[in-house]
Amino acid sequence: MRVWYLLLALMAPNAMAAWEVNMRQGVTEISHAVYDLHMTIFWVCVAIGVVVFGVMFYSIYHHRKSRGAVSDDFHESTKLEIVWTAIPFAILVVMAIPATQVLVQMYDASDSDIDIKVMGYQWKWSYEYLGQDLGNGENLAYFSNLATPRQEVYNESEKNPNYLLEVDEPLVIPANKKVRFLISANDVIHAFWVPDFAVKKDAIPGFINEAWTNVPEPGIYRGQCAELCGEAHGYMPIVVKVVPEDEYVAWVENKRQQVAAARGITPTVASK
Ligand SMILES: [Cu+2]
Repeated sequence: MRVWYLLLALMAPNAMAAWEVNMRQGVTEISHAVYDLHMTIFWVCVAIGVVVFGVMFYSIYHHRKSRGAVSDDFHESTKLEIVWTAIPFAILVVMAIPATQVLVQMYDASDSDIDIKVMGYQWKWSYEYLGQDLGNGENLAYFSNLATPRQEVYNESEKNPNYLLEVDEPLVIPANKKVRFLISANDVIHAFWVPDFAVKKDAIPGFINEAWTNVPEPGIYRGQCAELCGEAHGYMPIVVKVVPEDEYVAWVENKRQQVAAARGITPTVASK
C-alpha cells in the first residue's frame, strides 16, 4: 500500500492533496483549537482501541478451545458491571472538558467589530454589511455568484485550479477583527462553510444563526454550501477575501458608492 502511495506521489505531486485524510488545521485560533481537540479525542480513541482489541486478541489466542480453555462464569457480576460502566463514564467526562471549552469559545460571538448578514439562495450567497448605510436606510449588500465558466463544467475546456470554488464578488473582511456572521436563507436550508475558519453553520429560512471568525492573515479562503439544497448545490461556493484593515475601510467606501450609484441612490458620507 505504502509503495503505491509513494509511487503515486512521485508521479503526480498534486495527487498528494487528495490523499490527505485528516481534517485541515485552518488559519484561525478557533480552527487550531478545533484541530487540537480533534487530535486529542482521536488519540484517546486510538488508546481505547489498542487496549480493547489488545485484550480481545490476547484472550482469543491464549484461551483458545484447542488449548482446552474453559470459559469463566462471571455472568451478572455486579463488581464487573460497575467497573465497565465507571471507566467509560470517566473517559467521557475527561473528553467533555476540552470539548466544552472549545465549543464555548466557538459560540461566543459577542463583542464583534463587524456584523455581516449572510443569506443563502438557490444557488448563490448574498452578503449584507450591517451599519454600512447606502444613503436610503438600506445596508450595503450584494450577491456572490459562481464564476466558473460553463465550458469547464461541461468538460469543453480545461478545469482551472479553483474550479467551482470561485465567485464574481467575494465576501471581503478585514484581518485581525472579530467578524460576526448572521446566517439565514431565503428559500431552502443551505449551510455556510469555510473550512479554514472552522465555520460551518446551517442557513435556515426564518432563523438567524450566528458564527464568528477572526482571521490573522490576509488571503483568499474558499468554502462551499454544505447542505444539499437542490440542483445547483455544488455551484454556490463561498470565497472570503481577507484584507488589511485600511484596505477594508477603503473597499467598503468604494463598494458603498458603487452600489448606491448603480441603484440611483445618493450615497451618504462615510460612516466609518
Ligand atoms: Cu446551498
